Amino acid sequence: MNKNYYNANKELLYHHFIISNNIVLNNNYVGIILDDYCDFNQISGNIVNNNKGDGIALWYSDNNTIDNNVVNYNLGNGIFVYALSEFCENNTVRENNVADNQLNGIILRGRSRSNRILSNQMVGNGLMVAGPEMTSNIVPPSNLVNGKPVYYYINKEGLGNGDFFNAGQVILENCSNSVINNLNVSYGSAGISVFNSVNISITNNQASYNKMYGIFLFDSDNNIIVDNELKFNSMYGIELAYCQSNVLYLNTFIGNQVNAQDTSGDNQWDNGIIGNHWDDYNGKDTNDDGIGDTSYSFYYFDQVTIDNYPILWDPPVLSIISPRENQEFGNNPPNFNISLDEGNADTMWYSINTSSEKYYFTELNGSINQEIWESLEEGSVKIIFYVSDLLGLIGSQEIILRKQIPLETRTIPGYNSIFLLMLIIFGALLILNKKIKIF
Ligand SMILES: [Ca+2]
Ligand SMILES: [Ca+2]
Repeated sequence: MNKNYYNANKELLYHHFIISNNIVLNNNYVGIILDDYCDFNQISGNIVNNNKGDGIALWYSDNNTIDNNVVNYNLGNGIFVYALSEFCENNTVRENNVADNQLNGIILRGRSRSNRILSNQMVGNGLMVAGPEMTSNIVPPSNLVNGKPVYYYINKEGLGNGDFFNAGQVILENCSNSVINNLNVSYGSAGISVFNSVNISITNNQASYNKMYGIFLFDSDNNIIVDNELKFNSMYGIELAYCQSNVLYLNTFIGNQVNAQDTSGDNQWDNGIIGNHWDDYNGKDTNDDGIGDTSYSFYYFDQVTIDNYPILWDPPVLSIISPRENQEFGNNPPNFNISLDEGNADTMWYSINTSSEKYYFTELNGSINQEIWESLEEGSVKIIFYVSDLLGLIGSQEIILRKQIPLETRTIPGYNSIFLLMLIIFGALLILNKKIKIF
């Protein structure tokens, strides 16, 4: 079957077929599927792009080879190997280019066993291996995510930095006493996945922009997850599924579809002193101790998980009591009275109009500098008040005033207008007096 253009829903094969060099685009379902006992087939050299389901699916089928295909931009997974009741086994998925599929690049799920995943290049998506038979699959680090190796470890103890060199993705199954640290596992599907493992320390990693999870733990207890950055993952920043007694703190959650999920609720999302930073926390830190004044919570159905010490630094909040917006002042500078509504003040100052000059003050009420005020032209004057806390976080409030000098007190430089008026009258009288003398 060569160079066919499929627009049908799916292609069913049975035994000893070769499906090669086809272009399989824009199907409403899966691009190519082998389903129910399709054994000893080869799917090779096809381009399988932009389908609305998975790119290539292998269900309940054994001893097949999927190699040298280009599988991009499908709305499901790139290559999906799956069985639930029976097995999907002894298949080889080799040297495929799998990019930017919406879920996983390559996924083995359910009772997929004894499959070989070899030298696949995944970009913008990654690998997922899960299910009760996952230890039987062979996944060497010749598989790359974004040009970096996938590390898939089974039954290991004491893994450390050298075991994860330049990782594009990490998957552990039944491991213990290991450290995963300082990795950048972003732009794949799941940055770090840990199954059935204990005493794993996951620290200081960047796990962002993944299609599924930043970090995923399944049936894994007594691990610590500290100081990781989880940003803009398309499903969860961190999910803990059927996990207990894990401790998570100092992690930063920003812009994930869902920041965190914990199905058991038996894990600690703070260490008793400090928790995590959540971009959707809506509390305050009014005493500036760096901890939100209320807890952060999230739900799995009706079960609540709580971070008691969410990290938050927020700037002081102030308001201007007086003067009033658009209040008019003459030559005398305005007095001000501001209130500090949240946080503590370390330094306070104001600036005028667009000038970057800072005029410092120490009390919440005072008056604008006389000399500066006099030097301003008439019209609107913008005054911005600033309060900085000890961390240098700055809150501000601005107000527009009007400078308008009343006519009776208007001055010409060096002269008082009343004095000038008197001078004119005196001069006029003098001339009048002279004229009278002439006659
Ligand atoms: Ca606080
Ligand atoms: Ca504060």
